[in-house]
Amino acid sequence: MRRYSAFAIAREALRHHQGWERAWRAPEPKPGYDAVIIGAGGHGLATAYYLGKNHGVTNVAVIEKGWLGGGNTGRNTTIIRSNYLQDPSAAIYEKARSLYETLSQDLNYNVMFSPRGVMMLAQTHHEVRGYQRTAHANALQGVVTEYIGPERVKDLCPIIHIDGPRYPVLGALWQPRGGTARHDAVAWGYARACSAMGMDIIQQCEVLGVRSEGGSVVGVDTAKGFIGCKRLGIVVAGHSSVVAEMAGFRLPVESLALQALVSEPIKPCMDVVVMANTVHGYMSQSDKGEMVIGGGTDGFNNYTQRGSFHHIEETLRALIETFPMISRLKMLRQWGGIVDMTGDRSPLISKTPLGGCFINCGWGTGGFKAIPGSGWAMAELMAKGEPGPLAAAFGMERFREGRFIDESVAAGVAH
Ligand code: FAD
Ligand code: PYC
Repeated sequence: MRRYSAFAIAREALRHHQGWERAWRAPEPKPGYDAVIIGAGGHGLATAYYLGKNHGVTNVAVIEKGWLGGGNTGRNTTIIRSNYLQDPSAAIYEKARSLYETLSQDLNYNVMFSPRGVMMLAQTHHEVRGYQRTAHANALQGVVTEYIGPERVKDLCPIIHIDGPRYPVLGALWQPRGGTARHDAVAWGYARACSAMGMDIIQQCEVLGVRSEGGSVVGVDTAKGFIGCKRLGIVVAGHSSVVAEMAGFRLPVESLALQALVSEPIKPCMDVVVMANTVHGYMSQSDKGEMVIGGGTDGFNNYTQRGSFHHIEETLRALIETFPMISRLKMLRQWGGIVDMTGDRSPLISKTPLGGCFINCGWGTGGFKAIPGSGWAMAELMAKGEPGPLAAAFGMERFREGRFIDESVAAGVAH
C-alpha cells in the first residue's frame, strides 16, 4: 500500500488523480482464519488493527453485514472526552483519547482529530457538586479536567446564554484536550491499515449463526457460507444480544435508538463542544459549518435506525434556552443509530461462556470516543485469552457479582 503524503498529492495532481489505489481490498472469504471479528464498526476494525500491530496476528477477517462504518460509528456526534468518574473508565477512555492524539500519523490517514475542548454544563446545584467531584477524581486519575465558573464558560463559548430563567449556567466541567474527530475517517483509516496488513474486510456478509464443537467456537455461518475460526470477537453494538443468542448466551444489554440532527451550515460561531446534560442536549460545529446536535435516547427499546420528528422538537426545545441562536436555524438532516445499553452504563470487554468467543459491547451512547482504547484492550483479550489491565474490570461476570462500574452521570446522555 502506498503511503499518503504531500508528495503523493502533488504527484497525483500532475497525473489527474489517475493513480490512487483503492483504500482497502474487497476480498471473498477464505475457508478459515485465526481470528474472525463480527462487525466492521470502529471497535471491530480497531480490534483487528491492534491484533496485527500489537500481537502479530494478521490472519484475520472482519465480517460486516452492511458497509463498514455504516452502524453507530458513522452515525454519532463524534464527541471525544475521558472525564469519567470511576478508575477503570478513566483508564480506558483516557487511553483512547491519548491514542486519538496521534491516530492520523499512526494510521497514515487524516482522522481530523480536533482537540478543541469539551465542556459539560452544570445547570443545577446537584450537577455543580457532581462535576466538582469528577474534577477531583480526574486529578487523581491523571486526566486533565477543571471545574470552571460561568464567566469562563461565556468566554469560551460566547453564544451561550448563561442567565437562562430555568437553567442558568452555574459552571462546567472543562476538558481542554477533549474534542471531536471525523467519524467515517476513523473507520476508513483503521480499515485501510488492516487491509494493508493482509486482513480481509468482508462487507455485505451477515453472520447468521455461530458454530461450536465441544464448548468452543469453530466458525460462523454467513450470507457467503461457512467461515472457520479459532477465535471469534463479537463487536456488533446494537445487535449484540441478537448475535450472542446465536452463540448461545444472554447479555445484560438493551437496544435503543439514539438520534441526532444537523443544521444548515453557518459561519464559525462555536469552537468548543458543549454538553448540557440537565436538559439533554449537546452541540458542536462541524468543519462544514453545520451545528451537530443530539439529545437523549428513545424512551423505549427498539431496532429502528431512523430519526423522528418529535425528537427534533424535544431536543431543540431543550437547548434553545441555553442557545437562543438555534431558534433561527434550519435543520437539514436527522438520523438514528441503535445503541447497546448496560445497566451500569459501562461496556463489556469480556470472555463468554463459549470457549474462544469474546464480546465487546455495551458502549451505549458513548463509544465513539473509546474506539482506539477499546480495540487495544479487545485485541489483547483475543490474543492472550485473558483480559489485560485495561479490560480486566469490564468482564460480564460483574453483573452476577454486583460489581458495577456506575457511569450513569458521566455517560452524559439521557437514557
Ligand atoms: P457500530 O459502529 O454500530 O458497528 C457494529 C457493526 O456490526 C455494524 O456496522 C453492523 O452492521 C454490524 N453487524 C451487526 N450485526 C451483524 C451481523 N449479524 N453480521 C455482521 N455484521 C453485523 N459516542 C461518543 O463517544 N460520542 C458521541 O458524540 C456519540 N454520539 C452518538 C450519537 C448517536 C446518534 C449515536 C447513535 C451514537 C453516538 N455515540 C457517541 C455512540 C457511538 O456511536 C457508539 O458507541 C460506537 O460507534 C459503537 O461502535 P461499534 O463499532 O461498537 O458499533
Ligand atoms: O458520550 O460524550 C458522549 C456523547 C455525546 C453525545 C452522545 N454521546
